[in-house]
Amino acid sequence: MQKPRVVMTFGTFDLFHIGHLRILERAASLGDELVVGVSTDELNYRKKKKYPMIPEDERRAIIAALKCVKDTFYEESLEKKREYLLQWKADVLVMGDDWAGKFDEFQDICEVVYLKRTDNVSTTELEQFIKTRAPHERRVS
Ligand code: C2G
Repeated sequence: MQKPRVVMTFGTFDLFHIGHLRILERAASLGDELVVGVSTDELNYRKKKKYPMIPEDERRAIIAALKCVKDTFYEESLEKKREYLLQWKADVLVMGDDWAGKFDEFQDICEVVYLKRTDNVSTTELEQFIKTRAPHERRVS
């Protein structure tokens, strides 16, 4: 039997939104199995001096439950990308175009594809929006 074409992508996926869903679905359509590295809370803290709002086990559980996702793991370090790609025998690395050119060094072991981000939605904007809404605007009942 032929080896399935494995697509791999990485991200924090904090406050999961439609931009996250779209990139995962488009990534999955480039192969047979999509594997997602969900960045740990500590990696985010090291990178941005800020923890995500949603803890890593919950972020990972949401990603793992998606129809388009075959498997997940924790991305513990940005420097381990090559190791992860080799370990999972990835054929394609997909990243959003905010990372354009940044991962071309892996073209020796897999295809590297940058997909256009979805306009007008981001975790940062959502966070600001939630924070600036008055309590009566947020009430659901
Ligand atoms: N994304 C998108 N459209 C948006 C927002 C995000 O397509 N409006 C994509 C990003 O380009 C990324 C993925 O969704 O490919 C996850 O986004 P983040 O959670 O912001 O991930 P990031 O902090 O870029 O982490 O090793 C790299 C990091 O783990 C990537």
